[in-house]
Amino acid sequence: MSTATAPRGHESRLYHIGLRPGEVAPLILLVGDPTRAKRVAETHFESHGDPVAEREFVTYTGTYRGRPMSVMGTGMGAANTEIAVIELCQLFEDPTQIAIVRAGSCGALRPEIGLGDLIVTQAAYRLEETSLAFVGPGYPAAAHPEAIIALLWAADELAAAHHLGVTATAPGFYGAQGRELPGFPPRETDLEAKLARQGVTNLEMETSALLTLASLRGFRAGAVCATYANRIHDTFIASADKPRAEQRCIEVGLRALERLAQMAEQRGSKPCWHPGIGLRD
Ligand code: R1P
Repeated sequence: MSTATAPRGHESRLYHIGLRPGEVAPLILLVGDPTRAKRVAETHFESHGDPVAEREFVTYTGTYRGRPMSVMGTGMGAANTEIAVIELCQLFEDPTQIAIVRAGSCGALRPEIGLGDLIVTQAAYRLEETSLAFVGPGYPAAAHPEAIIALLWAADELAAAHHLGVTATAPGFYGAQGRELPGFPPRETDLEAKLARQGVTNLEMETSALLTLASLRGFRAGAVCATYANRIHDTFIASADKPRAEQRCIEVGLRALERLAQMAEQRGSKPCWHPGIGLRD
């Protein structure tokens, strides 16, 4: 049934993401760029069904290394991520059983982080306002420990240069991330330097919304981003190098989802997988 609170579209499909139960796997890769979702399905899934597209949301479901997985392109920003995550949760009887990994792109705030390097989020600084509609400003946007381990493990296995750190999620790309273009001076100056001084590793636009909602609803989530910009050096990745960086980020995200599934199988009812539980390859 469609209501103002929980609208549905044609065939009772979720209003914005256009999906209905059974069309999405419980292991989900979220990406900002809808064309990245297509590349994930076409390049990394062994097989996949037709995409389901509604507005800027596009979803493919297929198999990765024999396991059902979905990838959704959400478009940019925390507001879009909120819609994606909440509507995705409506598709499952028990949303606590799903796992979501964001595979995105970001700007690094440390001089030693190279363009193309991956950054795994240990927690996110909620500069966006979407999550404030649910929880107060002191609420942590923490990645699930299993997601952090799975992402670091995957990055190591795949020999991808990577870093672990605190991610700031901004409500925009230019002013909100301290980028000054002629005629558009950001209200807050030197934002990137201030964040760097606070130990923030990278800036992007979705992760804190995902992690906050994941804690609220009780499912596992994490994030890995490829470094497209280094804000300290004011450098941006060459177009020729972008596909490889994106591919590494996708591979790490997918492999982490596989590890998250294995961890859940191994730990059974224990609250969190840890190395003492053991894991078969
Ligand atoms: C800005 O260029 C976009 O890229 C980053 C930001 O978070 C924002 O969505 O992530 P994606 O590459 O996943 O879109």
